[in-house]
Amino acid sequence: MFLKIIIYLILSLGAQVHLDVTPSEIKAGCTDVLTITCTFSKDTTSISYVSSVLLSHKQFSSNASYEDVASIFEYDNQVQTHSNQENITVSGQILEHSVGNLTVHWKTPTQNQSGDYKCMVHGIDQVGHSIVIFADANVSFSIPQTSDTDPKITELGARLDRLDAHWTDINNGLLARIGALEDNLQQVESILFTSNTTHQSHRYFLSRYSYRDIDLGMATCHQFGSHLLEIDDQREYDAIVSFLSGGHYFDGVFVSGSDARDEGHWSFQRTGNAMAFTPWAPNSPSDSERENCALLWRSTGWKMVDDPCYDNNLEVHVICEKSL
Ligand SMILES: [Ca+2]
Ligand SMILES: [Ca+2]
Repeated sequence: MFLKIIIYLILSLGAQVHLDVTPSEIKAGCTDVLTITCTFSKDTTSISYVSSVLLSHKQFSSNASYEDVASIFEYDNQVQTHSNQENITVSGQILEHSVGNLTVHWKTPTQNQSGDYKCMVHGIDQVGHSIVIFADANVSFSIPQTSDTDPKITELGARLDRLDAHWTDINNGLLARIGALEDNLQQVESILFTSNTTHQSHRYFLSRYSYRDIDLGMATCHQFGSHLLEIDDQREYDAIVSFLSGGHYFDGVFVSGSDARDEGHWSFQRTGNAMAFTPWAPNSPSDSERENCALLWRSTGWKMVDDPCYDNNLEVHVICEKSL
């Protein structure tokens, strides 16, 4: 007795089933998603009723066998995945037992997803024979070389090189300008000042020229990034006297200190703070409303005296004080 005879026809690459892979090559570390899509439809010359679709895969190897990846049945249109990998998603449908698709997405595919794929569409022909039609495709695998990496990465590398060169140019330009400014500052310093000394964290610059107007002396110190000497205590005063005891010929040096606002009450012009240390010479200050500025006076051994802030008859220099 002949039991049910099944005529099993396999029509390779028939017009009714297509298998597309995108991309056709997995580049290690560069391919984001591998998409495999099987599309199918009935054909009056062969399959007339689609009952199920099965996608299978095998890696490139002569003795490897196909393993099921995903399938779909016409009776419930439920897509099943047969892979336990987390980075796979499947979708698909069979409409009116005649047309549909089965699609697989593999995120960050590796060499394990390369190889041969086969989509098999099971159904019945017009006579009633069971029939299978299929399509296949393959996905290759490569390790990117420097020469064929993503063009964007190559472009980014080139842009970084250009930015690096640009930054180097800017940096060299700035260093050159800073060097030139330092040279200029050094020249200005040598023009304005004759000598300098250091006490604790401050440096003191003695002017080369006489200032008969204290405002001009204070402006010079300010432009130089400093201020007119403010004597804060005995140690600072001693350091200044030592600095001045080099046989200078001028009459005195302006220091910060004024009682112009309130006769008899001396304060620093820059801060307005009362002077805590006042090394007055004997009989000074005279508390004259005509003498409202403070000087260190050579003839008194560089003790402090009050004097007019503008005096055309004296040779008065200034000392500028700068924080280091
Ligand atoms: Ca000071
Ligand atoms: Ca006065």
